[in-house]
Amino acid sequence: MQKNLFRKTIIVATAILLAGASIIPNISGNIEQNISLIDNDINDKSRELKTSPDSEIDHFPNEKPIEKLGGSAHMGVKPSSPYVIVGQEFNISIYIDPDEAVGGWEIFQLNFTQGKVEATEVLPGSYWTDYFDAGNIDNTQGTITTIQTWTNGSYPNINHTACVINFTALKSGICSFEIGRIQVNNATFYDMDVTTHNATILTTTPPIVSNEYPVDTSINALRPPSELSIDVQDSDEDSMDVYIRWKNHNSEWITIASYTGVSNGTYNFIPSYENDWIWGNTTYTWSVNISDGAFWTNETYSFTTGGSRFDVSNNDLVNFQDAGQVWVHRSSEAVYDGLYDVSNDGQVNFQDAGLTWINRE
Ligand SMILES: [Ca+2]
Ligand SMILES: [Ca+2]
Ligand SMILES: [Ca+2]
Repeated sequence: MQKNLFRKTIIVATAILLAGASIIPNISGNIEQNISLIDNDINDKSRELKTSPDSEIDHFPNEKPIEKLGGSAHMGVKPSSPYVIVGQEFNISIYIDPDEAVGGWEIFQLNFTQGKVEATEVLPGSYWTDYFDAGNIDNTQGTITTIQTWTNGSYPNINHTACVINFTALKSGICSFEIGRIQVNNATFYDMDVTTHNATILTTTPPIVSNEYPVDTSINALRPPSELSIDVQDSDEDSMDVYIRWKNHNSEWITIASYTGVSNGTYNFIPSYENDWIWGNTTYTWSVNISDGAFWTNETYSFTTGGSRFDVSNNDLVNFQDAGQVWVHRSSEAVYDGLYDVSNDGQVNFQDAGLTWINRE
């Protein structure tokens, strides 16, 4: 099986060189020049080798510019995500976007940031499964060398995936993927002009949270709690944005505290004791949402207040005063704070006042 399409190229080049040597006996003084010519245009068999005894003069005054025998293509790196969590797997796709059909290609070297990621596997794109050499991964150098392939057809003439390389993220930081020397051939094995495109990703660890207060699912919490607080830590010491959100009585999430561009620490919301939107004997839900610029860490907590839902004045007593306050507010249609809607049906009316009266102590 012919594994390496480029071997064919070398054989042709050698044949031309030998032919030239037999025709022109004194070739040795200019052999470098001839090899250079052959390298540049090995497939143009009609071209005659020319030599001159004097290396100072222009050997090819009438030489036309070397013909472009293949078309052109872009080859680039497309990561599966611009951000990857340390410890997780991801991949990069190498794509070829050609202006004519591609018969084969080789990446002599692909470089990646050593130590940040670990390459695990090189897999062919769907057009390149006939003869595929996955190359050599060297994670200590951050290289993959001699990934090469050719096909019996069909020859793709569209933007397609040449190969996919699987990685695992090892450490936080910026990781670049750089296509080094490459060769792309058209369907008749002529070289194509290739423009390469590199890529970078950010590998990172998301922030973690701990020590929420009130403790999640706690009961008999103060009404209102003295604070809502959370410890926030990012192991990369990335700058963070921290948001504390509250689910109000209409089940809408509202942001009640925000901190931007902060570092590791404790962040809180301290309610005013005028915040009489806190019911007694009611379960509340709140959340913390933290971004390190790449990933969000979101946690949701709940707590249940002590006391009675009918104690609208929040003085630990349910009596005629509470019933009276609800009665005064009985015509509220758009409930602002929910406090007087003791039945929690979206409106304040005589039923709420009645319930409060019934539940007086
Ligand atoms: Ca981070
Ligand atoms: Ca009361
Ligand atoms: Ca009601």
